[in-house]
Amino acid sequence: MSYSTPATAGPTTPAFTAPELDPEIWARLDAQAAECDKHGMLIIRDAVPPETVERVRAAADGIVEEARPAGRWVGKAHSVNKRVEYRGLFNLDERFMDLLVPPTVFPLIVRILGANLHMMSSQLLYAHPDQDPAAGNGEWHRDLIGSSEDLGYDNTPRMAIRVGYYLSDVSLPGSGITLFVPGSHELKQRMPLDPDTGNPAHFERPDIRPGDAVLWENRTFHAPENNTSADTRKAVMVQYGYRWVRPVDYITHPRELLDRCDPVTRQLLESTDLNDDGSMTRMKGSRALTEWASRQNLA
Ligand SMILES: O=C(O)CCC(=O)C(=O)O
Repeated sequence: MSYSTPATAGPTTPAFTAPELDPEIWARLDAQAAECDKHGMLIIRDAVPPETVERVRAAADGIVEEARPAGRWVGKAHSVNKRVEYRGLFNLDERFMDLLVPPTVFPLIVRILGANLHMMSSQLLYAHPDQDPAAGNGEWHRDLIGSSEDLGYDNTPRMAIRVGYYLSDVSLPGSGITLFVPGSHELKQRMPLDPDTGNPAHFERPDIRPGDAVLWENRTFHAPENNTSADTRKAVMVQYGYRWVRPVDYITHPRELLDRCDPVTRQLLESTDLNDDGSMTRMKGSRALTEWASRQNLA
């Protein structure tokens, strides 16, 4: 794990803080939220600067190179599942904190879902090059796997939003981007797939570059594209959801990280709605983000 206490950080100066909302970004939120309502997804251009892409890529490369055991999953030797995945990134390296509350992305998450949130999952996904192309790419699915099976495809609400940041060039077909079916969040049944190709009749390849972000909600069908290119596809994804839905890939975070967070970033990294004595907070666990959202005129 790589956590350290920087000289600048102390109890009164949190190292990790929620952003103050830029008026230009605020002015775009309504249109972006409407796009997400309509298509179940959207692209945010230049969501993070090149320095962030590099920093996060360096952290991710280090973890993959060292083959650290915590959070690791290695896919099948062949096919689109030939990939290395790590979960629970905020437990692995603090450079991923650059992607917890980006000012271009996080306010939109709160505008769409509200303030009763926590971070539900984080993952890095390195899809190996030269994959044997699989029919249907890497399996079409909705997120919060099991939710539509349990609740019914016609009865699954929006509960979470995932944000994908691509750290390698995914501009060419076959370079392993995530494929999407815009509008499929409104489907009332399992996604129909063509028996010959294994793919939906219509799907899209987002036109994005490193630094852009793709947001999608839990009901939007998507699949990792076969990576038949000569390069590793590198991506980091962070998911936010309601505090009454269990985080997917962590139980807790290191005290030394939480102690350096402001109340909003701490709320996002805390998985439970319990007070220190074990009693229930009864919604008070979302107070920090509720107050922040109200100050930013988001609520
Ligand atoms: O790797 C990708 O492009 C998408 C991964 C994905 O959808 C998943 O892990 O659930």
